[in-house]
Amino acid sequence: MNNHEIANIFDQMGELMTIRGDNFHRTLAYKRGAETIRDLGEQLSEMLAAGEDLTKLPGIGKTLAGKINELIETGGLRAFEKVKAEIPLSLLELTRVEGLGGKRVKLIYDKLGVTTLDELIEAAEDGRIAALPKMGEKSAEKIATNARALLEFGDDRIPIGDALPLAQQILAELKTLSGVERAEIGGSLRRMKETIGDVDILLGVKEGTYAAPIMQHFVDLPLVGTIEGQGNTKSSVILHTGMKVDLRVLPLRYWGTLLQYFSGSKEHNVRLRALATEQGLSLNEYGFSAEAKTPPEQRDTCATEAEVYNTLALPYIPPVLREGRGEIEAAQKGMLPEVVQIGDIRADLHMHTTYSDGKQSVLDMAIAAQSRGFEYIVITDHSQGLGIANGLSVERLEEQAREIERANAEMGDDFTILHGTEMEIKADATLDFPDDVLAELDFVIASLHVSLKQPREQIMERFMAAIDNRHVDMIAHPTGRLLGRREGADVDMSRLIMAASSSKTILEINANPARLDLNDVNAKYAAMMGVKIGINCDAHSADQFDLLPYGIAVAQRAWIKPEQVVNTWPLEKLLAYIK
Ligand code: DGT
Ligand code: CA
Ligand code: CA
Ligand code: ZN
Repeated sequence: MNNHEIANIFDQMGELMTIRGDNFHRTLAYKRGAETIRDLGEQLSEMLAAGEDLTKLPGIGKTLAGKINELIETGGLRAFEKVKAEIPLSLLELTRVEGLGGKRVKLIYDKLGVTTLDELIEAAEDGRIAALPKMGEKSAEKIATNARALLEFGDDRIPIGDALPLAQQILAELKTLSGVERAEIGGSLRRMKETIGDVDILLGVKEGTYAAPIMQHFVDLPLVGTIEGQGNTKSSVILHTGMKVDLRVLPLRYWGTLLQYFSGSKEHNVRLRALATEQGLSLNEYGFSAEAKTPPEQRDTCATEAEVYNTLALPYIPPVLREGRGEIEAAQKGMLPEVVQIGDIRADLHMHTTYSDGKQSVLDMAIAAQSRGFEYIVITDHSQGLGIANGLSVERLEEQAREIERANAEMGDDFTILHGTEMEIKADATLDFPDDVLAELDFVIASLHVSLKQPREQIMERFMAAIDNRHVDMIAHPTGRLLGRREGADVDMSRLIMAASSSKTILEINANPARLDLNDVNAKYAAMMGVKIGINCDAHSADQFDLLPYGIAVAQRAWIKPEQVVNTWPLEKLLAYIK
């Protein structure tokens, strides 16, 4: 049983226990355990086989270590079977309906025998849910709407690349409304998570501004499909695309805490509030006070987010770091990482031209890159084996070398175009160009585009073949996943990272928001292991250099510093490194 399967069982276990009404700390333990396991670079089975003590892992105590042992040894978990006998697994789907927590799902199951979404909608429509204790008409109606939305659109999280442009469009519209002084995207989208549950938009309005017309404008936007709720501080809608958007509006004086609170993450906020409590303060979206029940208008407000953090004797923590992964502790010690910024980037090492499946010429890509402040680029068209992408034969590669020479002359001394390739690592673990051809190139990327479904052993054999070749400088988009569309290959990430580390092979964070590959967790692990990172747009046209911020955000979420990113380096340093 692999880590992924174990983490899933722990997650389900935690959720079933929540429905059953188990102690909060016990259920949380399973969820935190699952989180730790997902972030692990090593397989638990291998750690156990090596006799390692699992309880030294964060969030894994004696109980969970025992359960992991049982899962790996027997392939099952008695405690899990027992809970499933009491609480049908299908109830988990019901808890995904917004507004239905574990308690309510249990009540609806116990009293009405409801176990599916269809049954839930029926019970909400025919009045049985409204008749339950503490429910009423309004709740029942909301449950029906949300359950229908879940049925129609599924609960798939939305890739950031789909969510961000739409959210920015809505934000721009709201910014123009009268009384609106501050406007920001909050939630997971502000933290630049790779997928988004829903979009949160936050507005700070001039004192005395009525929120009603703003809310009305919001729900009337042409993008909006269904209105889920419309109030004075919060409204929620579902767009025609299925994306949910929450809007929160508060007077400007609450801005700092409003923005902080609704930017999350929940885990970060829980830890921040615990810190406030230690200092004898209660913190919510309206501000600080000595007592939790102090009403909003009597709280000490914060005009900025920095003030919120400073009140707790912390430096400002950027949203990309607010995942409850040790950032508060680091901030307390003055050890927050100075993560890489867009302005640090001097180059892009991975792009395509009309020679393969790109839309522009070598020269056009160079001009566009220079106008964005880059000092050098590498042209890396696909290799011959990738027929569908019009991969280059050795002859066409040589032809391209001459074109690059001409373009370099055209660009002058301030800019350098290197000649590279994105070479296919073929399904049989052979490389697509012979060594003598690779030796002529300035920079060699190796990557997988075909036969991604091979078993892990074969996938790894391919990667090792590439890493063992002394001409290969970088592995691009290691898993080959396409967010929301295709799962990646079954890569043994810790093995890949170890091999990259000892061979000084660069690993890519592909900035295309459909890829974001390495992801934040693996990028963090790779950088920690001393692997150098390349952040590249994999541009197939000049406008795709615009995708860089997505890749930078992944690196920031991975706590990566500029010196760990090879394309922040001057050209000479990179050339020396790959030599
Ligand atoms: P998502 O939408 O699933 O991608 O993730 P978020 O982080 O955007 O979560 P969301 O939309 O449920 O809530 C937005 C933020 O509001 C969240 O990041 C933190 C804050 N928040 C929401 N619910 C709670 C809560 O129960 N406790 C705390 N401390 N904060 C919460
Ligand atoms: Ca959200
Ligand atoms: Ca939300
Ligand atoms: Zn590419």
